[in-house]
Amino acid sequence: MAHPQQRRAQGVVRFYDFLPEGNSFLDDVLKGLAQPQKTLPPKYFYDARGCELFEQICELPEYYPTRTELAIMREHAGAMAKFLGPDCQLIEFGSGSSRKTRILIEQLQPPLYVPVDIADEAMRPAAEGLARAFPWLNIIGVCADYTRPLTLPEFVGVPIGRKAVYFPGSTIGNFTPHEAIGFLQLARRMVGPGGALLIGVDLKKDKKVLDAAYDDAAGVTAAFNLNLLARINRELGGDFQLRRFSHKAFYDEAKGWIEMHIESRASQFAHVGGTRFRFSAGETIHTEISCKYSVEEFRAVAHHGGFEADQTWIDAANMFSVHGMIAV
Ligand code: AVI
Repeated sequence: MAHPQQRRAQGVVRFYDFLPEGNSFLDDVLKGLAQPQKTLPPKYFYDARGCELFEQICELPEYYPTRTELAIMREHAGAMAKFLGPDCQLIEFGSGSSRKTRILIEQLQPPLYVPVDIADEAMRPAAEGLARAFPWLNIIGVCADYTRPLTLPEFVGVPIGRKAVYFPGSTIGNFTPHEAIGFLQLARRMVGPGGALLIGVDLKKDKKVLDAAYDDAAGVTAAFNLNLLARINRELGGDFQLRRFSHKAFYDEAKGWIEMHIESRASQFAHVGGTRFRFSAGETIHTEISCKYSVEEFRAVAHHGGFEADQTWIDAANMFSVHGMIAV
């Protein structure tokens, strides 16, 4: 088979911005902080500083998911490409830095790659990097909230065999199992019957390992979590005193998920957009969950989302799984 560089013309690179007009960040913050259990949506972690901190998390000794999934990809990308099939349109949700995608694209050589991310700051440079590495690749970068129904722009001129959603990083864990089913149903609609899903899912394991992964010794995850308050101060004119809040993260074995909170160290007030919020000492803002699944548990969730398992790749230490699934 001829190498794509020889048989394909220069790829087209286009970007679309589908984020809604207006300040939904302010609305979501005001709504979240008004609840009895204060909450902030985790999608707001990823401003430029948050993306930078997340990249640092991925390099931490305690944070095993990134390096483990990368190793699985390096070992099995050939088999994954075979599973996805030729002329596959590869749609990636939450593309971030695209390190794992590079490994997959090398093997799969898809005619069209569609990264979708809420963080334009991370998606664009990553897509441009991929365009330099694979000059033949057509790329349609979409800045959008992929947790909402989304119609992707059409791209004419290349034959597409099958649509496949790639969702690495165990970001599916940041939804409750119920939300994960809703998300998978959206993905299922996007790829259509016979379409594919390649998804990274973190596995259940020892609580000590999980607690350390989300509360690292260097305090990077703490900085990532508290950056949410810093972002509210920067973008919404909030007056949170960061030193008066601390990071709290733990694995809840009964629920099967990590819970991440920002805890108030004292009784205090903070203001956002003209609204005053009271915090008692020890009160928390719930910022994230990160669900951990057994292979069987995840297959059950995926089944309700409209996908059936075809193949599952797992590392030797049973830390992380990558599932190849087909939409039914
Ligand atoms: C993006 N997501 C899969 C990460 C996780 O592990 O749940 C986010 C994260 N939060 C704290 N550390 C990493």
